[in-house]
Amino acid sequence: MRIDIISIFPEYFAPLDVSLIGKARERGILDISLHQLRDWTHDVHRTVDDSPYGGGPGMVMKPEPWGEAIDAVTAAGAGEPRLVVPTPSGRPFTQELAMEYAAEPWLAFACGRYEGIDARVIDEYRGRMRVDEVGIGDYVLAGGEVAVLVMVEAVGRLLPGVLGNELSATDDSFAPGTMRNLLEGPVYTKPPEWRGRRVPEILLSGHHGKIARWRRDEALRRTLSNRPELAAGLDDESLDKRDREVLSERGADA
Ligand code: 6SD
Repeated sequence: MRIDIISIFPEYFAPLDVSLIGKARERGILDISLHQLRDWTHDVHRTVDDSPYGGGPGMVMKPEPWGEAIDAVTAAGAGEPRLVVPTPSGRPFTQELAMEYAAEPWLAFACGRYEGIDARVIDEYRGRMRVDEVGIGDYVLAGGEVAVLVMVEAVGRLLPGVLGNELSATDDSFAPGTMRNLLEGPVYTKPPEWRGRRVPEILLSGHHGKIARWRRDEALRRTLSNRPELAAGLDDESLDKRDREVLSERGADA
């Protein structure tokens, strides 16, 4: 997969040299290019921002550098990328969208700063390629860079050959922790007792059926406690009698 990232802070993306994503790049599974937006300015100050029309606080990113940058980056390649623009007012980035992105051959990310990018830039490229305005959560960041780090990691780990999921990573019926249904329960490793705290005995029992049932109980409890709206959305079809008991323990109407 090819990924282009345009930002006034390309140094923000140093983490992409490390760990899982760094390895995927070394192995040629991911081809990530960083671009300095200011390279497409023409004044001595390399200006990318100006005051907002209509007044108000802060500054807005000028359309001209963005137009030149996106034209240049997208000219160098076959077809057009899917253009992703992080913004708190975008559609939510979910595991489902991560899987959709993992199936794309080419993604381009445009990182805003200040109060955002002149809206005409989005309008312009919508006529030419798929453009997604995407938010990663209901809080406000100072710019799009951290959101892009989040998305690249979530997408990168789904690519065939990156984790160990040659087959299953993009198939959410196979991949655990896809968060379409239940949250993952707690996990444990050795030693069996640490600071007086025992690992739940069932996990040491070797009873694989009972262990699977216990894990599902824990997943249901955690979902109900931390994400009640997810628990409420569980369809009756996917719940057995024991599931309903666990959910009713803490007052859910399952
Ligand atoms: C000005 C940005 C771009 C500012 C953002 C995205 C989310 N989910 N929160 N904040 C954001 C993105 C903030 O450029």
